[in-house]
Amino acid sequence: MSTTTLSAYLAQNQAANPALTTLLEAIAAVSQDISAAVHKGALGGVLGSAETENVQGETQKKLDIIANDMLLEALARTGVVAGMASEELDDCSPVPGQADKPYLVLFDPLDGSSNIDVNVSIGTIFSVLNNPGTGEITNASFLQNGRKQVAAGYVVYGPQTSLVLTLGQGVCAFTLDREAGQYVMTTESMQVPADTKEFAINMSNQRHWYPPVQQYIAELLAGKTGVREKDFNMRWIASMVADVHRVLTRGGIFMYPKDLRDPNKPGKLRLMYEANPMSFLIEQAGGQSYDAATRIMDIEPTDLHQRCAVMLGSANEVERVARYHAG
Ligand code: P6P
Repeated sequence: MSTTTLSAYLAQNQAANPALTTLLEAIAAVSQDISAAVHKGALGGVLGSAETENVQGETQKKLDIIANDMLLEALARTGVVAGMASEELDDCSPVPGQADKPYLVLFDPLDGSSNIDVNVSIGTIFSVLNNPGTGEITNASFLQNGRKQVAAGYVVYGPQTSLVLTLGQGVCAFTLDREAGQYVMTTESMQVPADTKEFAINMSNQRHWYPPVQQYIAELLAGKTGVREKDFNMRWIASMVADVHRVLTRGGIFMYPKDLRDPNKPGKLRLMYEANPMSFLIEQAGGQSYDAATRIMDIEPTDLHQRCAVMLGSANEVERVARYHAG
């Protein structure tokens, strides 16, 4: 059994310089507090709605706000973060007096929070960018494409609390040892198999999909009797962190496509703090991540909260769907 802790991994990994190590250790530490609050659930009086809305127009859960505040406070204290952006905040949050510090952090503090009240896995997603060094930190400081990410990861609060991380040299997974109060490496190198029999999509939107997605999913549903000549299985947890963790662990394709409900809306998921960090992880694990026919990490952002379509996971499946869109 591995005894490599997150701290030891960061100390050994040359991509993790001291400032980045400080940042990631802070995320790991605060995620333990978020995990404790999540796992306390109703006993902690933290379930239910906060009776407020975020910039997305979504009703905020109490835990959304608690997790957001914890991350803002923990990262501001590190002395290496110049500013933060969050799904829960309209604009970025510059750290006073720290505009020259090396890093920017974007996060979705508690993704999938609609699952909180029904005890289904949720998670924190984070993305680390270099401070562009152009003076005052504004929303524009964060508008860097996904290839510019220095590190990315998530913490999934499920049967185990696991932290999955990439520094651009592969993907490793750590499991929280609550008694010891530390993360221990449990997977040294996560790999997404190129092929899969498992797809994840919200089938209730089927009548709204564009033809390439209609064709692709129809072929999967036809199974052995159709052109794919094999049966497929479906999963949809409605918690991106949990669905992506399954894809990183055993393969699959996760899809949230653009659809006809609002042709001006490129998709539901957010580019900067959901699609980009997850795409970095998936590509580092040998998978692919497209919005339709374009690699997500090549999208040049124009807004902190812009949305995009997402199709990520097993390379051969994602490339097939991208071909259907291109064709
Ligand atoms: P739907 C959670 O609200 C989220 O942002 C992702 O975590 C998840 O994959 C998706 O939305 C679920 O969306 O439309 O199926 O509820």
